[in-house]
Amino acid sequence: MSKNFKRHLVTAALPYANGPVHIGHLAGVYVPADIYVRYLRLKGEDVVFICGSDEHGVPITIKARQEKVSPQDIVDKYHGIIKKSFEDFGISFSIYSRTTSKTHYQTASDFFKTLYNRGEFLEKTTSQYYDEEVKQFLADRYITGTCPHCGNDSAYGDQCERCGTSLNATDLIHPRSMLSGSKPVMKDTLHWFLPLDKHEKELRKWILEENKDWKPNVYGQCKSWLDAGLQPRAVSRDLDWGIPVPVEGAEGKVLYVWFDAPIGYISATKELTADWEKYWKREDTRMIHFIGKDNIVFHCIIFPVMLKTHGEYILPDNVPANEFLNLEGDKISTSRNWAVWLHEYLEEFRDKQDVLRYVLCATMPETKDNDFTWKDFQSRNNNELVAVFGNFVNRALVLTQKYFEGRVPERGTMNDFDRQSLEEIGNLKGAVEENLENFRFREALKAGMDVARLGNKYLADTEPWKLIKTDPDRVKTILHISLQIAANLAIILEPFLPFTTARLAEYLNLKKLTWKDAGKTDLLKAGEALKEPGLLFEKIEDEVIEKQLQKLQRSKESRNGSPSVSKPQKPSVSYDDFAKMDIRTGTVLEVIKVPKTDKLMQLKIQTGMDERTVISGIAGFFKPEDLVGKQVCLLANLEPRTIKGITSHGMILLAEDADGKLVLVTPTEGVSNGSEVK
Ligand code: B3M
Ligand code: ZN
Repeated sequence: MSKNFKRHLVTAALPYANGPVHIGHLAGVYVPADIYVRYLRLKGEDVVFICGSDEHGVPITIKARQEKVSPQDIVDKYHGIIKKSFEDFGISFSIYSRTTSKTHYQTASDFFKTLYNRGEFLEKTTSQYYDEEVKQFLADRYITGTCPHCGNDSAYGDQCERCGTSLNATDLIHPRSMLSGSKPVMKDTLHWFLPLDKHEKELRKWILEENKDWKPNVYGQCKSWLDAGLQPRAVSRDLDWGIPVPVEGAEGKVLYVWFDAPIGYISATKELTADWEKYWKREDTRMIHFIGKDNIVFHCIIFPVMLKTHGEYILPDNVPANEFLNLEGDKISTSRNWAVWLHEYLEEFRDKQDVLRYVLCATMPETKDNDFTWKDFQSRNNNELVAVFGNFVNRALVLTQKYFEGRVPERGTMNDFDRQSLEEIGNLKGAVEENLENFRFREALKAGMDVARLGNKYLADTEPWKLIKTDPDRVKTILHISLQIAANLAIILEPFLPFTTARLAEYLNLKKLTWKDAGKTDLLKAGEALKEPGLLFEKIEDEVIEKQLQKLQRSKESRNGSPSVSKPQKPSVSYDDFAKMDIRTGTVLEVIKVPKTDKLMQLKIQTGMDERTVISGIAGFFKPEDLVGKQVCLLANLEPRTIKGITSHGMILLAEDADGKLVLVTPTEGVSNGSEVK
């Protein structure tokens, strides 16, 4: 930190509220931002940590059309899901707001007006595709047509997804409106532009000369934008979802999503504190934007121009953008379902937030793209978290329980090795600091974990378990020192592994500690009682990893169009054979588990013809309450069979996937019981 800053404003990119968040988001933006903020807080710094959902833009309107709901419904749904994922992973925002909030509408609108009134925008009429049937201008994404490069006849107006070329809507051959299917016409429309070119000189000076310390990937991207020459950028759109352009005669026009979204940082700070101006308008505030690499131009060029033009605001001191995280060698993709979703991870790895935080920090794409693999996840968990951190802490705590009834033993005379070991904590703390302050999170984590390695080595070298009979006083000293190392871990690793260090602090009976305490060797007093320890981490077995890999494999297969079920198709049957089966709809009235069996359930079904009993082997997949009231399809004329003394009159239909997962086959809407399925 070169200047003397008094407070910190840390922002994390506002995720689009059109889908849940995945590991790529976490690794690229939210884990580093959270580590950084937790570190600052431990140091007692004044810091606000700002984020929220980005709820405008064309993709949200498209998703809403596809799902036949309103854009507001879409953003409400995903805002909730995203917010919860962040909370679950301990991302400790001071506020998580959203860009449909009232405060934000007002703030963004006022911001635009200030610039508009001062004549900072260019007004330009451009020609754009218009759908005459629905009387609407069309965003590029709303136009499809034939790609001029590869002939794909369902290319989008901004990109062909088959050959990957980025397009302008006017490049498409045979353009069609996605709203009505009609052929769009060109029509004039007025828009406001931010003249970036006018600010090129000051930007060059500010970034290329004054911010040489920015990460090379960020600096390099800015330099190539600047070298290519900046153009005016439209800050309005013809769209019916967004913040209306607050100018007379601008009906039907909204602020471009990239104009309003970064202002969202300001709005959220306003919502957080009445004292928001000191974070945004004082030179002694240090503003840091955490973002992914596709957002660099917006945070390093466009938003700074907006802030500067407005005049009252400070500019970011640093923008430590990361590159992308790939998954098993392939680009993460929502549409291809090639991702690890945070909410799904937690269903399968309950309470293992820190394992993911750890692995994502250790493999963070800091200066180039990096790859997440499940094998690496497993080996980092087993060989680092379990074998080093967990193992050291567990040995120190268990031995203290065993030899000294769980009380911190007295420290006797120390030898050179003891002293060196304790001294090393201070050095490692320094390395963590130095790395964090320069946004080198992987190195910082490594230095933090070295404290655990140090502890492990200390125990391995001193072997207290061999000395307890012959030299119990020496064992007291060894465990005293080991426990001090463990206490240091609870502080130094807190930014990275907040859930685990909270548990460790509890086992050690540690009161709230701060970064200043790290490096101290008297964090625990002799005679203090520790709590009964549990395990900090557990081994992850091969089967668990296999299951994740299979799940990904299925995404790949369904994308390639090949079946995800390995069972081959059965031989043909005649229609007459099929027609012999009498399949009917029915409603489940009652469900009980068949006693003394694992799998069987006894269902009472209203079939429209009668109420009958059916036995089904589904107890492993459903609870009675999942079934009661559901409509099912039933093979009604299956020969009755008696199982465990109960006669079953038919069979309910289920779909089974390659994993053996079973789901009910139910009509997509209610239909009267007894309807024939054919
Ligand atoms: N929503 C883009 C993204 O998620 C965008 C970030 C806005 S930050 C002001 O990549
Ligand atoms: Zn193409």
